[in-house]
Amino acid sequence: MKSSEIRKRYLQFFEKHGHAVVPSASLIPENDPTVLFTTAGMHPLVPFLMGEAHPQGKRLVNVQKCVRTGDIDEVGDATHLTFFEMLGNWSLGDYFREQAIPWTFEFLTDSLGLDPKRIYATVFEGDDDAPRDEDAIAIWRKLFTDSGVKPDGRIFQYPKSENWWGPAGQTGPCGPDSEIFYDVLGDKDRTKHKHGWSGGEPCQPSCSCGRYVEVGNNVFMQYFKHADGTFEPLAQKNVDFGGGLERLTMILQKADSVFETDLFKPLVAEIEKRAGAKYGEEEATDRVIRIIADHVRSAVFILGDPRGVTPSNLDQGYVLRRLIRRSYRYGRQLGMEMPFVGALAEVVVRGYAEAYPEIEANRGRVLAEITAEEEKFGKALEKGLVEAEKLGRKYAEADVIPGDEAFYLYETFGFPREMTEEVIGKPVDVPAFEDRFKAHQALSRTGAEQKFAGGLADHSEEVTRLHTATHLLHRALRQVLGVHVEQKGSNITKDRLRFDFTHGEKMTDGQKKEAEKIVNEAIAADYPVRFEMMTVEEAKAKGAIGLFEDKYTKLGNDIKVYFIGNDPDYFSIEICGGPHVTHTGELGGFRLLKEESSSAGVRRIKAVVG
Ligand code: ALA
Repeated sequence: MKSSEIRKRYLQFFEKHGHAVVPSASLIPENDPTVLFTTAGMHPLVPFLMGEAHPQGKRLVNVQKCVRTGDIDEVGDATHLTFFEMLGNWSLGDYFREQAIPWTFEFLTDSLGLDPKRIYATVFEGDDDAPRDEDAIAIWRKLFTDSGVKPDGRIFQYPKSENWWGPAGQTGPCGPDSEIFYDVLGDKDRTKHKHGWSGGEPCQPSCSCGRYVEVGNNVFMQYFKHADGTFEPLAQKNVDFGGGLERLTMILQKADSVFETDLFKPLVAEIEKRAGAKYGEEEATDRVIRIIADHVRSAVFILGDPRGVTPSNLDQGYVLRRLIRRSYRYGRQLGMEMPFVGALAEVVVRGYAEAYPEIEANRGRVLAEITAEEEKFGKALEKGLVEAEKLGRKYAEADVIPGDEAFYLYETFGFPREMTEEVIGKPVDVPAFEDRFKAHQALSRTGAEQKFAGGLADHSEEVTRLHTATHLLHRALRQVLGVHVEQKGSNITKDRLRFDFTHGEKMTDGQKKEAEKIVNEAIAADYPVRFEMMTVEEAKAKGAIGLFEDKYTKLGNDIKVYFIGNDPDYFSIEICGGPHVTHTGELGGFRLLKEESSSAGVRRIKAVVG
């Protein structure tokens, strides 16, 4: 069964059960400073899990592009990936466990034909915050029994560490979950496996040996986790299901890893060709091929996203840079002739053109950026290599390479620490290296990962206030500079807002003062803030500003429009996903910190509230 067929069957199955198909959201979350990438299909749905009505109803389904860099060190094995496609279905206060688990089971065994005898389930064992999931246990027992499989020894109970999902940030919706595992060894030669086919150590789904692969997870989102660590029942009980397309494809195509499925085959073949290596002969080579394949694919999706970012030393750009550089580095290890990352990326673009038209539409930019980064890195690397060898001679007698020396190579030649270690054959003093790194980088690698792992926005008050301030500023700039001012970008951290807009010249001091004054007057007026769902035509008729073409503020046919001020003379009407304060007075005050050039014809403002 082709991967495209699995996507299709999944959407069809849940459509048949009353779910509306929603598009995959962008990989780059909007105005969400606590997360770099969309890591699960539920991210854009948080307001609806919290009770806001979704215009497409209470049952949704989609296939979501996800990036999880937290797994980057595990990439290279059979199943871990930084980019993956998540099959997702949701009940927003509609059906619950008794419906969700049987549907998942039916989809897997009936629509996809998985063998019920190889399915295992896990449930939450209970603790002080929430009880044991007896309902899920009973449902699973019945499902197994009805399909002729003895339920004993198939349902495992684990604590929160295994069977609780969310919140993706520090606070937010979460709940106990029930994961579905597949015994991927089945009838295959289990002697290859460290637990053996018979008589081996008993092994459970929680074991990382590779025998059980998690293929899906039903989260029963019925709690809200507060900042103080307490859990409060949510007003509505939701289901958030996520299933891994690549892993299901691997199982259905009887492949030993996700890299041997139709999703990766052409790319792996291209790597083999360019490296003059053969996949499947030597574990160490396979690992390198898998890393290259994974990273190139992720880089293509990050660059090809409608909110695509470019390689940089910050945030998503930094992750992207790392993915491209690692691909390059591992490719060189296999002896590939540069430039090759771009050529590999082209294979990915071709393979995904149909399922993700945005990748094809952005083909030119994707390939140009990857090649530019590859060439830049390649040149620096050659120089760095010479320096690293010198360093090796200098520290010939030492056990470790000093952190600041390794950092110098990193800073000057972009030479990664791991590479210094590889070239010299000695470890670097990592804590010292990291200290230097953190002091010099706006965002350290560790920082990027923590931020990433931090997950979903907790929509903290500061962020919400800055979000509303952005609307006020946008409107003020149009008043001061003219209606040619349009939003080009917005980025909010908990400390400041950053707003990019079209305008040809540097703002004068007078203009800056004026814009600041207008925003402060709007704050002093304590205008009410509210939103309405409407069609694009209605929004245009009302004079709304904002990104009409941005399909991610769209929910079905409707878009969300925020009104600030009093009917009918609103101060601002703007298309936006939210969240916002309820009254502008909550902002306290507004101060413009900086106005500078962002790119040709685009200016950038940084400002704070309070
Ligand atoms: N959000 C859940 C997960 O990612 C479904 O596992």
